[in-house]
Amino acid sequence: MAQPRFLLHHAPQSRSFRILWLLEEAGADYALLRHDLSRATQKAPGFLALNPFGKVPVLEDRGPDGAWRGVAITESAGICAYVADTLPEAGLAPPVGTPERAAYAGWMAYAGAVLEPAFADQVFPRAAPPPPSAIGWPDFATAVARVEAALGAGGPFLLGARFSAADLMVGSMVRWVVGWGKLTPGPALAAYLGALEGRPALARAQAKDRAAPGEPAA
Ligand SMILES: N[C@@H](CCC(=O)N[C@@H](CS)C(=O)NCC(=O)O)C(=O)O
Repeated sequence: MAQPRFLLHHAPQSRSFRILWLLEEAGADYALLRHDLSRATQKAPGFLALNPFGKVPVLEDRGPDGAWRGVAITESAGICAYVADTLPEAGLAPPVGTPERAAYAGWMAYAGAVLEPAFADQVFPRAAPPPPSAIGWPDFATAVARVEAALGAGGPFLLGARFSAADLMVGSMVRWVVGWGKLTPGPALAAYLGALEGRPALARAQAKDRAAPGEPAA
């Protein structure tokens, strides 16, 4: 039997969850390789060859006919963009050359380039704050306010009626921070979280994450 096209290196309840959700949204043909962060399987030499940082997620792509070897994508935003563009029929990205692509591109980068570092600054404050103009993100409250403003102007998703891979990135971050009790959602964010919770692909990914599926990584 042919192997699935994609292989996701995943650790339950980690940042790689968003890629599990992505693959479910995309209806992708994939298998899971389950890492155990407590056993540091993500630091094994074979995995470090894929991602020298030893962090999940990594997505391997065997290509449309299964013949590709050694193709691996790192970084969640990069993986989301790659899958959305590789499987356009899933409708997770506005087509290139359309005006909607502009907002999509900005939101795709927003979780990793703005929300996550701003949140890290809040949770792990620096001894001496750097000058604001020297870093590329505002404080976390300001970063979240921009998401709220965008949702307040449209919704239920960042691009309006259309769910996209950008919601996977931004929405996963918001779900995580709210779930951790570090952010009390206002009305726009609460409505956003409700819209995300209603997605069947999210429920499927959660069930898979809980079931700890896939081959264990060595
Ligand atoms: N920048 C990476 C971050 C990935 C990441 O931080 N992964 C964590 C899991 S939440 C990890 O693998 N940590 C294990 C380690 O650092 O040893 C991304 O966005 O994909």
